[in-house]
Amino acid sequence: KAGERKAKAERLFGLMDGFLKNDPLSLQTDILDHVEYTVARSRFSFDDFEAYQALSHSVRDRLIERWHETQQYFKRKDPKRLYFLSLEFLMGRSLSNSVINLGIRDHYADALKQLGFDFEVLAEQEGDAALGNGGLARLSACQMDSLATLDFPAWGYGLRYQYGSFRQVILDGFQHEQPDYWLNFGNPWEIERVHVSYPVKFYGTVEEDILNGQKYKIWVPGEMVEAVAYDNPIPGYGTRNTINLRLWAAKPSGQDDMESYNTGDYINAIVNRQKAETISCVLYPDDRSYQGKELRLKQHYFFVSASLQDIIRRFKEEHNNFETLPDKVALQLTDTHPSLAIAEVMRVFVDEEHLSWNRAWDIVCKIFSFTTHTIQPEALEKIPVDLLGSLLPRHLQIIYDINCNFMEELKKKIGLDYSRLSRMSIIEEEGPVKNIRMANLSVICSHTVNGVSRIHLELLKTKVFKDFYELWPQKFQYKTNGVTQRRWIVVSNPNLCALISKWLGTEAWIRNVDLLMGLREYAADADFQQEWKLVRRLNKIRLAEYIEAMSGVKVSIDAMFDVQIKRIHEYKRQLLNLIGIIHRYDCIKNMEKSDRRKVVPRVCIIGGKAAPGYEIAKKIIKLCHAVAEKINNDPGVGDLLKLVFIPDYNVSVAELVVPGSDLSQHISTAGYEASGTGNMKFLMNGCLLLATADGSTVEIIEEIGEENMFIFGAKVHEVPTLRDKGSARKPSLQFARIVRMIREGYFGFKDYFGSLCDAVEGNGDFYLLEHDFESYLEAQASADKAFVDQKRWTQMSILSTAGSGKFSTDRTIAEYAESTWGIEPCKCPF
Ligand code: 475
Repeated sequence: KAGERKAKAERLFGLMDGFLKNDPLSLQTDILDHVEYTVARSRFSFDDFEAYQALSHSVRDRLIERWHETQQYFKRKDPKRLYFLSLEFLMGRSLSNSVINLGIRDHYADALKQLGFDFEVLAEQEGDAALGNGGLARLSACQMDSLATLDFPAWGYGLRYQYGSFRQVILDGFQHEQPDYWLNFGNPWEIERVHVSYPVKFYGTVEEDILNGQKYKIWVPGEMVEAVAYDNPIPGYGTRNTINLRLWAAKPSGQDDMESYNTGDYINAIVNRQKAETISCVLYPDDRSYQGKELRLKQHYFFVSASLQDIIRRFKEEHNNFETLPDKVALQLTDTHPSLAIAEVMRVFVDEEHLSWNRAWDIVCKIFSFTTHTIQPEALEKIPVDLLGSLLPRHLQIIYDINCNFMEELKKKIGLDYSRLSRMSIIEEEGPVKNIRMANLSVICSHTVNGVSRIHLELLKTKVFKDFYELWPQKFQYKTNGVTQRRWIVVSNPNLCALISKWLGTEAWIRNVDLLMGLREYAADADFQQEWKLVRRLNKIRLAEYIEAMSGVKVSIDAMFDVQIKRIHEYKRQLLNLIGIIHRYDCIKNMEKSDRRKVVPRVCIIGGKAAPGYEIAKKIIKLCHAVAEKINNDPGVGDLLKLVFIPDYNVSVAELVVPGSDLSQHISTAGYEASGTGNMKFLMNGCLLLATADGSTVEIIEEIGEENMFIFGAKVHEVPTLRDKGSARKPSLQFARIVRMIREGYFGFKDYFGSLCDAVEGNGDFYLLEHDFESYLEAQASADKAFVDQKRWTQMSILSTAGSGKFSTDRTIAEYAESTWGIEPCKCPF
């Protein structure tokens, strides 16, 4: 038998021509074959989009080769693997990133040129994969890139939403949400695995059974759906390793209820089956509140159940003893969203694998690690007990049992301190409905709890998880977030990439980002500065063209491009930015004509989505448009000030905006941004930061020095006292004047903006806009001053990039691997 198999393998191998070739002729043949046989167009006539489709299939073939090799290698080596569970991944576009990581971008560009196509034009055809909302989701995507590049044996798991992040359309300055049916044009970057599917159960009852004299619980479900796998290869850079991101889609279950067909209502039976698909249909568009919705809970469990069946199946293929699971499996919980996994592993071990509770618990406590991305206690996820009990009756029992054991243990340690016991309990008894606190469950069962910046960990230890920190100080760690320099410099800023490599004399920084420090040496070099400025200018021209195409506003390239792009939130204080812009406008209006020459021209750019139900955030968007309308049409102001709102902010928009900005704002109230990662993208691209000392900015200050940034505002420890003082704080007359202008209808929509004004005046000023306003203006004035001195500005810009090395996800991931997951690289040989 074995001999036969070997002979067959050799015969087949002989038929294969090794790996796909990357010379121009092979690539061209390949692309044209895909035009004809995949896209089904004539190879003599196809448009840019069809060329993009064929091109991406040709790239996909190459990804698949490496991905197979990597998976086989991992299987053979059987290292400890990391399973990275996240309900959101903001991948953006894949084409450019893939060819760059595979090291064949230029090969493709040349091959296409000879066919009469421009690689960049085709890359623009691709839509974004936007299966996430904001920072957390983009972080997950950056971390996958680093996991692959650093050769870690990792798998990502997520959901394949049919509708990703909503498309933001602006009508009359108001945000409207439109569906993003992103799969409409096909998705060449995924591989459907019809045979990798698992049943997922919901509802029903819990019954008891006796096996070998032992009582067992059996969950008899009321509903079943099928989870089907879609695999997305994630190539590393400068390595053949290509890891897998497996996303689950819900499909009707194969196990049919024959009864309903036999009753004759065939059509209705089919229609009902089809409803299964709604589970993975749409991404929840809110990144801040948990509303205890049944569909969301269903998504979470669907995701968790399918992923764990897959992980346990893979483990059981090679191992027969669960005691060794912690040596082979690390499960990373990205926020609390996948934390039902804890109860699910207990259920599978105890009810299905018949392990004793204590053995199961022992293993569970060794495999989970948890990273929280939240900072406000009120944003922590809670699930109403009734909801959980109806959808997942067995899991509710298990969570109660975990809690009961924990409470017993805790009493032994801390005595009968009832208020502390009730704070630490997984069950929240106070309030109108009983809730399960998913964060407490995650902290109790994880061996490590991570924050996403140093300051975030401080806040976790002293506020959010104070009681737990006192109990288990060793569990708490932090890993400052990062971003991947592959996407945020190499893909999105090719000119800067080439310039850096030229002056460092190597491309090694793309894998070893600390080398960027070498640029410090040339920060004041006139030739280097000249080239640096030219690159930045070209990026600004590209951005200006985009702005004009989007909004019709013509902007001057010589102006300072001042950018704030991120989700719209009160704590991120886009309103502070707007009030500052109005103040600038007001000053220009009231200036002597002769003084206007001294004004540094600005183009203020704001972009970001508001959650559909977040009224205040939507009003901020409208205010931005109302102010822009006034300023941009004021002939007395001209190029001195422009304000533009970039609609439908997403990853590919960021790739265009970040390299083209001079100044970027990260101005959250101190203590509210867990980390922030936008700041890191701008920093890498040599854009200066105007920021509060919040989240990861505190660490950026340490890396590049406060003298190379514009830092302002209250510090974290000052915020509570300032808030308590409320209206007893010193009022700012300038601030009051601007708010009055808005309130009195200077920009129209008087009544509509009233509540926005209330939110920042007197005791209502929860996020301390008024308090920080004066120091904000001072920071802005320093930025103006620095910009006039272009030599100094360029030096600061170079030093920003040079000091950005720490903020690569390569560093973040290496830290997680070592001190949280306990995994080692597993590099596929060539
Ligand atoms: C923080 N999203 C940033 C970033 O660590 C931080 C919440 C609920 C449901 C869906 N999405 C969410 C977040 O909580 C989120 O994006 N948090 C962000 O995580 C990465 O840099 O400060 O706000």
